[in-house]
Amino acid sequence: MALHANIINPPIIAHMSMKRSSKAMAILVLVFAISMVSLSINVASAQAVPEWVKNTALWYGEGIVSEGEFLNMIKFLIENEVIVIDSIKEQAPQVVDAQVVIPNGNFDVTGAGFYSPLNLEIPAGTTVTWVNDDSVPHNIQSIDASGKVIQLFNSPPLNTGDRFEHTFEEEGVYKYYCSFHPWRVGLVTVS
Ligand SMILES: [Cu+2]
Repeated sequence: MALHANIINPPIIAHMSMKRSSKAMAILVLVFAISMVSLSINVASAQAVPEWVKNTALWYGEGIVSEGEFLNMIKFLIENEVIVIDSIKEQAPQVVDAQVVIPNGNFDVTGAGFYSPLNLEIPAGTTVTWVNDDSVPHNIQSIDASGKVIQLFNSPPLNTGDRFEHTFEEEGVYKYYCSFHPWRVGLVTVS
């Protein structure tokens, strides 16, 4: 990990500094970093860092090749995965936490125990799971704008620890409540 950072820094240093001594230092660091990569990769693949790459680094230090060519060489190393940048590799799709907790005390009309979150925002196609963390049973009943129960997503009574799932395929704002505790109304917003 630290090794990767070393490899990325030199062109930045070289770019920011106009002083030749700094540039030379940057090249030293880069050549050092490349030889370390070469060392660690040698076991698997002997030709991981081509000679021309080392030459380009050297020539850049001597002012023979341009900064553009030098940066192209870095680009080549990244594209061919000689330099692996972990932050690029780890770009996994964002996992949506599509869970609604019915918290302890949700049954109590005088308490705060709102569904958490009260308005769950998700992309279409997401499966939402309701979890009953309260000490008494609850259910989930989809309701229309006027508060009337509609057959869209309707759970049986959920005891403590029980779960209920529904997949939302279409965009919209969906309301639900618990028929045992109808003052508890929640929203799922699908976009
Ligand atoms: Cu309830």
